[in-house]
Amino acid sequence: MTERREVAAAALTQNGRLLIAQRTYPPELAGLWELPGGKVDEGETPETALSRELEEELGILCSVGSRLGSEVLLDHRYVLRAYRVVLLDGCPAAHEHSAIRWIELDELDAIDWVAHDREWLPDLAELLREE
Ligand code: DCP
Repeated sequence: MTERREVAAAALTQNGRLLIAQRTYPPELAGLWELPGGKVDEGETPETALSRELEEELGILCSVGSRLGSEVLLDHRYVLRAYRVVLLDGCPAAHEHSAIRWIELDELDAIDWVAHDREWLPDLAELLREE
């Protein structure tokens, strides 16, 4: 079996808040909230891919740090991994999402998350507690 392709997602925190983004597609995920990110292309590292996605999707320059939480198997083709991310420059804007939000620790549970991202809620809570 060939290796699963990675989808990298950003746990971007600033001033005790986490950035989340609302998906527009596919229809079954539209309206749900995610850690922004995307597929790692051939020849890219997860870090370069995630930096590229965050620039394309949100118009920001970021530094991608260490892994957060466990990997999540999406299907037989993709594996989803989250990374701690720090904002270096710019102000996030929803170029490809329907909205973005900065949320605090006590808002994490009530968000209408994309199902796979719920896996990281304990890790995200810990990250926000450390902030
Ligand atoms: N995904 C997820 N949680 C995230 C990010 C992505 O469950 N935090 C899932 C949704 C999709 C798959 O991963 O099923 C790929 O994500 P994207 O569609 O965001 O990736 P790309 O933007 O790279 O896809 P494309 O450009 O091909 O539409």
